Amino acid sequence: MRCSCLAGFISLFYNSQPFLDLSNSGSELDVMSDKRQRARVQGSWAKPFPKKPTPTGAASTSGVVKPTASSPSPAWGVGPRVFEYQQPAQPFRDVPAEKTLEKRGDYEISSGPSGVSRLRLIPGFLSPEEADWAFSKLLSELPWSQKTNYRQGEAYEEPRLTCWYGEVPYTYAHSTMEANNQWHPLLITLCTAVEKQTGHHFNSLLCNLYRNCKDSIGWHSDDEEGLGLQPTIASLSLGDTRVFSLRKQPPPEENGDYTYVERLRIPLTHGTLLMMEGATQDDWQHSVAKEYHDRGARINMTFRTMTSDLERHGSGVRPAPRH
Ligand SMILES: O=C(O)CCC(=O)C(=O)O
Repeated sequence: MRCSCLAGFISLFYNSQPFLDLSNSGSELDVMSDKRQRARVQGSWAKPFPKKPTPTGAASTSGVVKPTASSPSPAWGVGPRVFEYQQPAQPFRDVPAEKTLEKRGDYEISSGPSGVSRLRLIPGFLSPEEADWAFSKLLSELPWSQKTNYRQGEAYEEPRLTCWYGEVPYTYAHSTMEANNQWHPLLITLCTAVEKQTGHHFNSLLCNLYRNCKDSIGWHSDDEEGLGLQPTIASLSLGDTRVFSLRKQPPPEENGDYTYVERLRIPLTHGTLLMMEGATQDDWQHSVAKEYHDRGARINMTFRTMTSDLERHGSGVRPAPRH
C-alpha cells in the first residue's frame, strides 16, 4: 500500500517535468526550447526537430497520471493543469534486501510445503593454525584437475579445479567423476572432526579449488539422486574468504523469474563450517560468484552421504542424470 502511493507521487513528479514540451507548437517558448536543444548538438545548430503534435489533453507517457484540463494561457502556452491519480495497473513490488549471515548459529531460513530449510554456521570450526596447515597441505597434495561439463550439448571447462572421493561415481552437468576410495589421510581426519561436530555420517566428499577471483560455481542445488531426499551437507572452507550466496526458488507463478526472491550472503572465512539441512536443497539454490577484486586461493570441501544406484534401485541400471 505504502509503496503504491509513493509510486503515484513519483509518477506525478516525473510527469510534471515535460511541462514546457506540452505547450502549443508555434508558441514563442516552444521555438526557444527547440533552438536550445538544437544548439546542444555538437555545439552547433542542428536540423529542426519535427513538428510536435497539438496536445489533445491526454498526453501521459506512463498512463499513470494524465492531465484532465488545459486552457492555453498567452504567457506560458499552457493553462492550469489538474492531475488525477490513477492506480498503476501492476502493483509495484519491492525486491527483498539481501541479508548477510556472519555469526555462529542455527538459522531457519524458510519454511514451506517441503519443510524447514536450515543452516548452521560455525566460523572458527578450525583454529587459524589448523586451517593454515590443512590449507597448504591440501593445496599441494590433492589430485586437482579441471573437469569438462556440458550445457545444451556444448562443452565448457569448469571455472575451478575439483577432486572427488567416495565409493560411488558423482555425476553433474552431464559429466562424471569416477569413484575414488583413495582418501588423503588429512581428509579422513577432517571428515571425522566434521562428523563429531554434526552427528552425521558422511561417505563422500567433493573438493573445489578456487584459484583466484575468476573461479566460481554457478547457481545450483545439491539435488542429485544419489544424495537422497533432504540431504545434510557439511561445507568446510579454507583459504581466502569468498561469498557463498543463496537464493530462494521462486513460486511456480513467477515462471522461473528470480527477481523478487529472498537472498542470503554468507562470507565463508578460513576454517568455517557451514551445514545445509532439511529442505535447503529443495527450496534454495546456492553459488559462489566471481569477484571483481583479487582473491587468493580457496579450498571448499562438501561432505555428503551418497547411495549407489544399486542400493536405491536394486538393479545395476543407472537412471538418467538430473542435470
Ligand atoms: O565453494 C563453496 O562454498 C560451494 C561449493 C558448492 O556449491 C558445491 O560443491 O556444490
